[in-house]
Amino acid sequence: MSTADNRLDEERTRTGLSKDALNRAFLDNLFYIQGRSLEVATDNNLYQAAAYTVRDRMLERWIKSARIYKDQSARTVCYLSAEFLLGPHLANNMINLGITEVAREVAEELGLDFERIIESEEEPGLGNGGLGRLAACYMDSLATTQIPAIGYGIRYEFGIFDQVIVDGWQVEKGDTWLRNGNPWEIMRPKLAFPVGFGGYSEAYTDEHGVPRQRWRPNLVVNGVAYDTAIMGYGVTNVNLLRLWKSEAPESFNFGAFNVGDYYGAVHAKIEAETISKVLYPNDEPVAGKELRLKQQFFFVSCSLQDMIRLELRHTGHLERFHHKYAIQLNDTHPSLAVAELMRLLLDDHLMTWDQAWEITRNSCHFTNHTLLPEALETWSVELFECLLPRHLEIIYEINRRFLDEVRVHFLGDDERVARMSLIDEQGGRRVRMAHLAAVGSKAINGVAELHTELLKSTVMKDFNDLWPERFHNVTNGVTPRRFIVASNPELAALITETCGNDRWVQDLECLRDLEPHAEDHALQQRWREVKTNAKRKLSNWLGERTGFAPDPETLFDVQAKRFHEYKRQHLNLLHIVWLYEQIKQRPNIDLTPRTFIFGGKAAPGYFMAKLMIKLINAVGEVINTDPQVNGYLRVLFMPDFNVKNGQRLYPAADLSEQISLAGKEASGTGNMKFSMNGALTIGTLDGANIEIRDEVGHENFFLFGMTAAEVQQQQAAGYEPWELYQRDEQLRAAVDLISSGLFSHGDTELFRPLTENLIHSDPFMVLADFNDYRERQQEVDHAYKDRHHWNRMSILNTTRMGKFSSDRSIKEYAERIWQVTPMSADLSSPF
Ligand code: B1N
Repeated sequence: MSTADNRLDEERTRTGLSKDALNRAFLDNLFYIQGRSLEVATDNNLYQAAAYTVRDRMLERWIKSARIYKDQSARTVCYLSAEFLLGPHLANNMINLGITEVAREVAEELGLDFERIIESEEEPGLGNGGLGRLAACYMDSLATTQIPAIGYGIRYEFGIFDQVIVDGWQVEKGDTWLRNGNPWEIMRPKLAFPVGFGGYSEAYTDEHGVPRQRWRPNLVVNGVAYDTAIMGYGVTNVNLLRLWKSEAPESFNFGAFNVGDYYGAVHAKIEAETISKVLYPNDEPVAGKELRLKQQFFFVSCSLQDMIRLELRHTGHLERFHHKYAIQLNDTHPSLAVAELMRLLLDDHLMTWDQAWEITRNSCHFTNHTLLPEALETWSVELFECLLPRHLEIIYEINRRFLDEVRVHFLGDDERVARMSLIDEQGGRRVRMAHLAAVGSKAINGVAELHTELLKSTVMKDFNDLWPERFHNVTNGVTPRRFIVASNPELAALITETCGNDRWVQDLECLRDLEPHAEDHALQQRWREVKTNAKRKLSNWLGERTGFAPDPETLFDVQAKRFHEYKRQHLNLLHIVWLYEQIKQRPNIDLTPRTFIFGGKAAPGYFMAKLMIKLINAVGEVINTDPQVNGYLRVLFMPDFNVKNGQRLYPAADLSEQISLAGKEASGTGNMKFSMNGALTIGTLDGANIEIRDEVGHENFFLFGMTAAEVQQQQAAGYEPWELYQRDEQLRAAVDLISSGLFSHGDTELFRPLTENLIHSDPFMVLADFNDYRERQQEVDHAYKDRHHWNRMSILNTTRMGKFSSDRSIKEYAERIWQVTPMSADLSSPF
């Protein structure tokens, strides 16, 4: 062999996808990176070696994609998000690379347990729930639909806490996901940007005699880039996820050392590193969270500086910045981008206001994810002035010009001017981040049809009156690669076999090809077997973790999502308690045996949510040990619901609980994951449930509860839960059973905050929807007895979920919002 041939051979070994190449690379990585041979390797060693092997295979494609994007001057989507809830990488990347089967063979030939290696990965939990997971699904779909994109966020050292259950209560444990290192990321020590805080804004005159402003911060930290490759499915495009870690600039430390202030230097270092230390759990009062504002500014500033660097390197100027970058603001968390981009263009790149504003306004786009008033971000002017004095000046100037426009448009409407101002003047003065994002963005979107309509008619009505053309709906979606192929391989195989091909993985609408087979009893039979196998697998896992393995023949009724009163886990509980009483009263009752499974975390400071978790465990304890009822009913809590555990749950559910009060859940995405895996939904007309029901067919969905309009009417008319409680015997019996102490060893105080709240205030109208919910649950009970009918409905739920692929969402963003076009990163083109 010639030297050139040798080199090529080596190259193929390092990055090739053949079995031999994978085998050699895996053993090399085990030996040279982990310093282990097969005989002594731990699970983690094997996982790390596998991860490096897969990552190396993505690198070549990654560099190539970057080169092609750059050469073509593609408009790049920059997805700014404080959260990316990625979930485990290994299995997903193997799927997207198309090497799962070869890799499995390699493992088997080496005598290794493939599943166990995959299981060893600890997921990066850099998000709370739906919003962070959506960002991750969108990264997958951006790469798969071949859109040049960079995800920008924070590399939290501690992600969302791990949940353990002690005596029925949630206990939080620190998430140490970096403990064993992170093979997927590449640190870029040279790619770092300074980020200032505090100080003052100073006027000066530049060399042309133009009066200008500049920021003199009194603290500067460094943001260092950590890159992760995001591989598309069935394409060679690889996009970039760039997360920033905060560090103290070296110069700062040395400065302190020189004057002998050793402790001062160490302190400064710790303070700088604190910024990217920990992810904030949501549903906590934002007040006083100075560190959170720092985090937001930190990652926004690094990301914008990075975009500017790339554009300057490429073209030498910023005049076309907005043609080259489409910035998407994932909720208001990155909305400081509007002010920071203005500052960079004005103060650092010496543009005029009009020029800078034109660029900013045409670069940014804003997604709203919630209408809950407590989640709408505002920051006190005082804190702002202290941390970001120059940005406050810029915001005042944006506001001055904006309010002039409002006054012209709505002559004499002073109240409207006050309502729309970027500054809330009532009580202490506060900066309204949603208004900043709206004013500075070309497009504003909600995440499901109902949510967008409510956004336009309530929270952002004034803005919709002024700029109706800026408002859009883009209904959320989820990636079928992770939520079908990776989590439910048996179902994926059955679908592919029945369709005769696997096109559905890239084009989920192809699932419709299955529909003609929905009546086919043979398919129904196999469909059911796949479901039962998934239930058995979950049951075994639960058995190992919680000591109880539920019977896979029972109906698995699952509610898995963050704990929040608006999501109404207590409505589900009230029904369970009511059922319990029914069985107690009529031991021969004809009920479909059910296993109720709950999963989800509560914000550490959210007392009521934590009490709901305790109540679920308390009710489970009584029911599961009562032989009179436990043939019918079981109640289980799956601890530590995260992406990985979600992937165990979705395939195994028969029934998906989507029971939020209408108007409160912006979209929901768990609803889509369950339905794709053949679960039927019991749900309200809220968020994306409405669209899911329209797609799967009203006859294949268990609908209950008030509409959003009815909720508004009832609340306007004065809702009286106490009257309902008095009037409705069934309801009263269920509530009273909880207050009786039966589930709390006689303690009648423990759950009182919950029951009292329901009876006297009930802000999320649990009591109002209880009866309708109960009736629909009875229909579920009957429907499950007709196996053929149920299987048919289950099949149709899957086949009609095409709309809810995140590929569809991304295509809508690309066409309607970003105006970007796909760009193939074809590996065969010259390198
Ligand atoms: O965003 C998801 C939606 O599907 C859910 O309905 C919605 O509740 C969720 C502050 C949030 N909205 N707002 C947040 C997250 C973190 C935080 O610190 C708010 N999450 C949602 C995706 O659109």
